[in-house]
Amino acid sequence: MNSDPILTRSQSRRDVLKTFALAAVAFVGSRLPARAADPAPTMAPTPAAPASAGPFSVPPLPYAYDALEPHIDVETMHLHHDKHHAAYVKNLNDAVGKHAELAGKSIEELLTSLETIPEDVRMAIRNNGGGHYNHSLFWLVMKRAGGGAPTGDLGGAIDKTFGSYKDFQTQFTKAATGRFGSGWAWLTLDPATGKLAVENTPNQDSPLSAGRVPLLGVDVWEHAYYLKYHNVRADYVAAFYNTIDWDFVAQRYANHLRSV
Ligand code: MN3
Repeated sequence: MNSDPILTRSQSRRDVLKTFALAAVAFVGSRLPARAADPAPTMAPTPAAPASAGPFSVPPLPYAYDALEPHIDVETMHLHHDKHHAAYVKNLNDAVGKHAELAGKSIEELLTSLETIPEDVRMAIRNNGGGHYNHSLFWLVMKRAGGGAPTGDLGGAIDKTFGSYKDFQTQFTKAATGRFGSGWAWLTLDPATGKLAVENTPNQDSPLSAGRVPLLGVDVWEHAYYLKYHNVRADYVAAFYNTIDWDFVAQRYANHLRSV
């Protein structure tokens, strides 16, 4: 997939949802079940960020901006999605636009072959391509009234790997709160072995660039939580568990495990 569908103001909400569903399928691989439509937003949507010239665009949120309240506040969602994510996309498009040979490459192709990218744009693509990929996944791993614990194959694999869901949470929280400065905590799958792991990355580095598939991630940059949680990252991480869409994460696990 070398481009994201561009969201225009003339699209109806139905088109937007359809566009999102297509983008989600492209993003996570085939056989992703369609996500049920979220109830209509309870506040006017923020106008879409100005279209950035280039192959990549910010995918619309699959739920209303206030859908994750009270765990993630509506103002943070507007700023995070419409401003921060949009900035990564703009900078990614600018970087990719400097080299014709990069045209047509998917975000996954870029991030899994950073060493082949021309040196003058390599760091920009690592940072902003990672920012685009990581945030695109982040919006998808959350939902309105999320939370609970994973069941099925993923639940079993988490129990087997970490001991229990609670033990997984302990490790994941430690990875999230222990990352010094900005970064992400992840549940990843090693496609070579099928093994799960908890890890963290600095800045916008993606586990993809290290050969692993991120199944679940939490953004621990201050912009992700400061408005509501101020300096208390641990409270934000504790609240994040109440937003997780485990069905989505389990489907992603199943999709990628098939190719192991
Ligand atoms: Mn962020």
